[in-house]
Amino acid sequence: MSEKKPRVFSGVQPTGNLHLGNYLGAIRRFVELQNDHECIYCVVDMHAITVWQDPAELTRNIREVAAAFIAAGVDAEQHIIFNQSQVSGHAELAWVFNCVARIGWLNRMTQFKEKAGKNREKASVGLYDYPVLMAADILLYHAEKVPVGEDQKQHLELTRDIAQKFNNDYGPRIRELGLNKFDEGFFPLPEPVIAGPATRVMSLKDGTKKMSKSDPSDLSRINLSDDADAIAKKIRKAKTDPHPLPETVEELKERPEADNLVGIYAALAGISKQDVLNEFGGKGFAEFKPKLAELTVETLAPINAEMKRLLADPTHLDAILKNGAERARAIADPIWRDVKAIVGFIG
Ligand code: AQP
Repeated sequence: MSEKKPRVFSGVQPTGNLHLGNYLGAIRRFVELQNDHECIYCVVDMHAITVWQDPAELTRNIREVAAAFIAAGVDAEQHIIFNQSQVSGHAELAWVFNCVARIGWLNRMTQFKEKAGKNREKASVGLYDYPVLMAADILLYHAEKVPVGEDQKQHLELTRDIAQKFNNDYGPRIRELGLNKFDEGFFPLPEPVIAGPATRVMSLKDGTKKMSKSDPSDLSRINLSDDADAIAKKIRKAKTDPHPLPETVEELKERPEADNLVGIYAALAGISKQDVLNEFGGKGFAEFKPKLAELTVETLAPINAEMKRLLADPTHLDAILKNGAERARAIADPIWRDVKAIVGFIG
């Protein structure tokens, strides 16, 4: 009898400007996990509207993220690709979790503080509640592993806290109904998968800031839609310091921009940062940057071309998402029915 593969869930927001950080921190991990896991990859459109999205652009961006998953190598037949709003269980379970999570827990979330900034009073309630919806996304499928970038670590911890509190609060009821599905109770405590040299790719303009879709400067990031010339130009213009590359990783510590470029190279080449320094230590950026540009183009050009091909046929992409949503629902519905029984809802 074949062993049941552990289930993986992760999502990407369709907020435009998909970049190298999203690829190295998340999407490439998605592909790596496919062989020995059952994977569910979601275009989290409900998360996207926690900040204003132009509706027509949102539709385009949902397709763009789906195309990026497929172009990067996710197998939409063996695994599941869909957009969140097609499966109502995400919002339903999020409501139950809203009643499990504590306000004090959400008040500690650094991403909300960063994104809301000084305008906290004007931020949407959805932005504040974002991590609770994320917990619902993952736990609706009883997923045990979640490949994400470093920035999502705190949200994953909150997901575990919510799962644990639900398991505790409803412990007697879960046992009474015989719904202890995991050692921990009804919900598993999902583990983040955060690994490799590029779990936090930084801005090309400021090595202390995360590469981000919403950075107003396009030169700060390499978009998955950038062509070879744009990639080469952005790497050429990337901020650096005047010193040659060091011989050891230790010496990168006080040099955030150099550290970032070395990390990107290592991740793209599938080697360690020390391996990169063994090759380039003592050499200047004038020598290193063209090699980095070459490697980046080599990796992204086929993805870019495949995304363009897929995006030229939106009907086909929509059919993939619809089919994925049906298969996602088939997993989520029984879990949501159990949640309702545990909580005491009728129907
Ligand atoms: N710079 C990054 N380095 C490594 N991983 C990253 N991720 C995002 N930025 C980096 C990872 O990509 C996945 C999808 O991210 P998301 O779209 O859901 O949300 P985000 O983290 O808010 O992405 P951005 O690009 O930073 O968008 P804005 O500018 O809107 O905040 C996640 O696994 C994330 O960790």
